Amino acid sequence: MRRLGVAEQGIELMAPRVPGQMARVSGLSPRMANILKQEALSLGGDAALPAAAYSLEGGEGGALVMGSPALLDELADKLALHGGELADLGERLRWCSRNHQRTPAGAALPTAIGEEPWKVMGILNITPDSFHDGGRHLDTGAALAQAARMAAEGAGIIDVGGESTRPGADAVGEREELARVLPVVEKIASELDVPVSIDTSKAKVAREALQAGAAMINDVTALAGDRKMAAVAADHGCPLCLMHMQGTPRDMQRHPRYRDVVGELIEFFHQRIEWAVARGIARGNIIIDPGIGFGKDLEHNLTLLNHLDSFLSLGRPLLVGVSRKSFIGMIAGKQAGDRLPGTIAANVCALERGARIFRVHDVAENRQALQVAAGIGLAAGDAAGGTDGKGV
Ligand code: 8Y4
Repeated sequence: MRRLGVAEQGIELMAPRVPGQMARVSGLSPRMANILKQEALSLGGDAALPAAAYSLEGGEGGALVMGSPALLDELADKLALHGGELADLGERLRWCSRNHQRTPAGAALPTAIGEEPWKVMGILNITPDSFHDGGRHLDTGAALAQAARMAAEGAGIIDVGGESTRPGADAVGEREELARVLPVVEKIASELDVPVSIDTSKAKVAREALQAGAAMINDVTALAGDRKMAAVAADHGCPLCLMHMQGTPRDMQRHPRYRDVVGELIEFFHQRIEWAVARGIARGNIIIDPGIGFGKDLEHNLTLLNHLDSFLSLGRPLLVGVSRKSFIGMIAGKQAGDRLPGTIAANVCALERGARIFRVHDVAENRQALQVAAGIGLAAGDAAGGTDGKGV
């Protein structure tokens, strides 16, 4: 409320009555904000408004709508009668509230022990510093052995990448990237029983990898890196991860800036999802990922992880990649190779806040931690804290 510009007296009055769930709205004219508040009050809810909204002279502002999911539903009905932008706002509130409810309540997410509503995605980087046989040739055998090990450790997906996306890294040419990843994708697809995700922002690399047996696209540019990528994803009808990044891998860590990191990323995904759907990509194939470390400073990364559940309002599964990333080093003062404990902590927090796919280097260790956390009930879908009666 303070960040929104609500008056101190208003905060004192409303704060004790804030329910478990709130919906944050932005881009409201003072007129819309006041109608929203009136209608919310008439139903027994409320909307916190910035002081400026009451003068009816300010510019656009936000609001925090407070009320149960049932109230938000009734509010949407009332706003529909106003037509126009207020009706649209009502529908969006209804949709956000339902998704936020449904995803963790998880009709489609089994929670009995043994059935996992989440997956570990094992990282397989095919770059010269990872699988090089000493000469100029990348060692496909060593990469396959690493994939086999991750599969045996319980990886539900293996993410094969041939372009380093680390901060400051140079771009890799298409031919070079294809030469790195294709033999490995082919081998895993034919010899192992685990789906392959192709980590690329190049349409041609994605297309050829899918032809070679890959089952998913992991595009860190969220379809903005190559204008042909959307068609590849649409034609293949495969799952697609849209990751958020501010800037480019080369410059993204120079000075990341956000007014409101969670709000801006939610708006980004809303736009990207609708853009992708308009280009023939099935909504049900889209996975979203806040892109930890991609144009974010320590505070941004921690805020995003802490508020991951806000992204559930988009109605899509959440993937997170925290494995050994530098934000862990900034907190714990460790080098990349010694960040497994911090990685596990971050992944368990992300599980508790609704993440469902965890991109990691250390499959066995992360999986064990997530199994135990989910067994305790930290994986939502177990809202009642009980079981489905089949298992334990
Ligand atoms: C040590 C090792 C320190 C690796 C940092 C890193 C993500 C991703 C990457 C992610 C999705 C990385 C390709 C960065 N991160 N894809 N890719 N989400 N979807 N850095 O967070 O692992 S590469």
